[in-house]
Amino acid sequence: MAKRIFSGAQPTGNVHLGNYLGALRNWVTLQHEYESFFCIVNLHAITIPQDPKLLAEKTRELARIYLAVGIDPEISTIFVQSDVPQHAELTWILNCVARISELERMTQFKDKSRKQGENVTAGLFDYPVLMASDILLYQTELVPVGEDQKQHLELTRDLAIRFNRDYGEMFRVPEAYIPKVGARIMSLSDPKKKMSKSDDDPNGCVMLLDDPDAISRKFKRAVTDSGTDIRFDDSRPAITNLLTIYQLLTGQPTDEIEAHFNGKGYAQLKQDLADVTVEFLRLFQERVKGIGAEQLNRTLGQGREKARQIAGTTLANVYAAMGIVGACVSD
Ligand code: ATP
Ligand code: LTN
Repeated sequence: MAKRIFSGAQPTGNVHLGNYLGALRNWVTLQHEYESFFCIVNLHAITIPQDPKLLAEKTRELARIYLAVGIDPEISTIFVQSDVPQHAELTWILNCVARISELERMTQFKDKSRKQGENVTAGLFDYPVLMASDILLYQTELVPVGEDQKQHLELTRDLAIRFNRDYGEMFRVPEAYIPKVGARIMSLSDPKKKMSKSDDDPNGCVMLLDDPDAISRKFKRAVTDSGTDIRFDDSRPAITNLLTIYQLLTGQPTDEIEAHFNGKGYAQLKQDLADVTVEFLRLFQERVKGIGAEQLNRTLGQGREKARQIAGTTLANVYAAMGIVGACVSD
């Protein structure tokens, strides 16, 4: 069986540097080694309230972003989750395998539900089961994600192992691929929190579609640590975070970067980082603009067909293994 990777991002809010450096960037590299599936997970998005018009726009925008970062539709499958009904169907099946107690332990559910107050939906609780379905439908081997998704991957593995034990070998048990550098890019305004689009402070988060002024302003305002040295040091999380972003965008080794900033001040680091980011995002944004509706429709149409075919096969096997039969089966 082909070695496969599967990953996805939600078409909510704006894609930021954390999403890019922690996940999307690695998808681009891995697509050359694995048969790759990259999904726009719009069914996950509605686990918290969304404006319908905006959700539709953001779904298309995210597909453009996948293409513009360098995912090649000739070798990878890009598709929208709701185009493949098997994702929702397998979720129902896995709901009957997952235990309430294990879903209650999900830290992302606890964090997100705290923000929702009284209006926590059953969908938000079930979010990790839908994610497991995404992954297991494609017999995925590796799932490239940021650090925050580790627990969801553990649950996915547990569900696959339990299903295989109860109904016979069905799913490949996937592994998380979490990068050594960049798995958790921190907020520029609070280096104790991860960079997040749902952050209350917009200055903490550089968006891929930000204009040069916004990028420079955000880096200029970035929180720093006490002291003056500019080097990678876990006890100085704010500077290390800025250096990590610099490292990932320039591709330079750590010792070269430390030598470059030796004797320089924080203002220079912020300026250099802003320059590197502005240039990187300028080229990226040009590519986004160059992707027309026709190219997008073609990519998503091809992606839907390829994904449906594989997902359909897996789901049919799952039904058969569980004894779920309907009108078309002879006695
Ligand atoms: P946010 O927290 O910003 O709302 P999310 O996790 O809901 O982000 P998605 O768009 O679904 O957003 O995530 C896409 C990918 O980005 C996931 O693999 C996730 O692990 C990764 N990611 C999100 N935030 C960061 C971060 N600060 N550093 C590294 N990777 C991240
Ligand atoms: N929960 C993920 C998005 C996601 C995903 C997936 C990632 C949904 N389904 C399957 C990898 C594989 C997040 O990053 N917020």
